[in-house]
Amino acid sequence: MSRLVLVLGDQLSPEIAALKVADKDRDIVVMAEVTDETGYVPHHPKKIALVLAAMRKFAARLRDDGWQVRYSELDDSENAGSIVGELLRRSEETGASEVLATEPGEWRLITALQEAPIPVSLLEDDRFLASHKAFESWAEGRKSLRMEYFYREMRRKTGYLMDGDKPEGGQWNYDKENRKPPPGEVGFGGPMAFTPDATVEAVLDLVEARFSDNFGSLRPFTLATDRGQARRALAHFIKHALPKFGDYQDAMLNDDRFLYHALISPYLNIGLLDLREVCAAAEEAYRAGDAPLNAVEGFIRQVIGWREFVRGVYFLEGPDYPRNNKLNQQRKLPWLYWGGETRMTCLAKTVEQTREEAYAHHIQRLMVTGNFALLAGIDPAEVHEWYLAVYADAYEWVEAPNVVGMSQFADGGLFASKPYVSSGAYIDRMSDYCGSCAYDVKTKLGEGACPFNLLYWHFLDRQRDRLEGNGRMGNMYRTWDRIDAGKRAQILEEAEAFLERMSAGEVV
Ligand code: FAD
Ligand code: DLZ
Ligand code: SF4
Repeated sequence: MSRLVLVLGDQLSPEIAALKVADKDRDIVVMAEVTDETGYVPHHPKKIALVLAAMRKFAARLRDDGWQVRYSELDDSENAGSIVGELLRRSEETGASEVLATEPGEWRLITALQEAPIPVSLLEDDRFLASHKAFESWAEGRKSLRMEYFYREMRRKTGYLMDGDKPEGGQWNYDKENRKPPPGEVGFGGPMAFTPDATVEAVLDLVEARFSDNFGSLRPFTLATDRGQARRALAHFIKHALPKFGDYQDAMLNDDRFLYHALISPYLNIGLLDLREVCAAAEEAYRAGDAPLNAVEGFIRQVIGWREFVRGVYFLEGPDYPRNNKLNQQRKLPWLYWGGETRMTCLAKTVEQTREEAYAHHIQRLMVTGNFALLAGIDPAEVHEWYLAVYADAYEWVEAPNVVGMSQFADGGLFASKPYVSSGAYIDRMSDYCGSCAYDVKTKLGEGACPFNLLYWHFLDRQRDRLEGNGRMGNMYRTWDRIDAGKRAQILEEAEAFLERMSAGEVV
């Protein structure tokens, strides 16, 4: 009896677990574009187009490789609208009575498959280095989860940048050589751009017709949509940007959206690239003398450290993790996140770039949009939904820990030792945004004061009961307490007034 082999839109690898155990001669691959998946958040049109185009091309590749594939397009009249619905329809059609699936990257879909009225065997997704079991045993008994220690285990396990049992160069982490302020000029010129072929054009027309109300520009669409293109994009990054990746990892520029970043997360996350080939290519550049150790170590740490670590946290913590709100922040996400006008250049630029590219780099996500939401007291559930919708690389397993945990501290500090908050000074140091802003980053209160400066103290003051006991926050509270009482009251009053105006829909 044949089985159905489910391949989801972010599992587009011939090495995916379900395909590895399936039998090409008798099993039937099911792939389905469905409204449940295109609509659980208002995804950026570029993200929908990327997933659907890559799915169609991957299905064609599987057919070429001899697989039987039942593929449902979004507009098919029989389309049941959900993954489980499509499995049931294909089961009736083919007589197959069981399903082989690779575990989805989201609890919502795992539960749906577990509760489906057809037997589903869920196989662990072995595209990652750390299995659920391995992460659980690493985490067991630890008072706090710190990425750095987990990362060292991943280095030992993979052998990347190892010199015997010692880290290459003698240190595990070269971050102190990274994080330089923005360069005057960037030589990278951005990621490799691909002209849409006929398959991509057909998807673009579909997405335009169905999702033009979603936040985000669909065209120009230049993302890679198959493995060959994704590999070329990777090679382009390794050659032209990796050497400076470390130096300018945290920098932000008005006129350069990508600096020396890789832009490979959308491809890694849907299966067009494998983390092992990505890390091997980076290490090879180092061994060949084409990229320095600080850059290559920093890059590999993101991929085998942070990426694996946040996934471990997501699955360790369970389905309720994204609903954490330990700081009890309740304000609604302001309209400026959806492109509403704002006078704050840093936010305007980050949101504009997000709308046009479905991309912002780590520091823009953490220290601009994330920092502002945290300082302004936005409900983390709304922040989570926004991030899940607007970035081409957003899947809950990676997005939720980064947003709810790292950026919004809504899990109470499960793995971040303190909230990532800063006044405008940090943004000024790491970007050229402040020079063209209506606010003055050097002004702490009164006319033209940078809102980050006001909200920083407002946040610390209103969260005092929860955060003062954190050893790493002591200095901040001591500085706040040294400010003259009258001035403190004025800062809080001005911050309140700003938040009121923002929530009332005024342009701030
Ligand atoms: P580079 O800066 O060039 O880094 C190389 C690779 O390292 C990335 O492609 C990515 O695969 C990996 N990486 C780096 N940092 C992280 C991290 N913190 N967690 C996981 N992987 C990491 N990443 C996502 O893939 N999806 C998300 O939805 C997502 N949401 C985020 C939300 C917030 C608030 C923050 C602070 C970070 C988020 N990240 C997310 C992590 C990171 O911002 C992106 O992976 C990165 O910006 C992708 O761009 P890049 O390929 O140019 O990365
Ligand atoms: C993100 C996405 C979108 C937009 N559309 C589909 C789809 O139509 N069919 C599909 O199989 N997968 C899609 N995906 C990816 C899924 O949402 C993803 O598999 C889950 O969120 C689990 O990570
Ligand atoms: Fe952002 Fe403040 Fe700088 Fe304006 S002055 S760009 S609001 S940090």
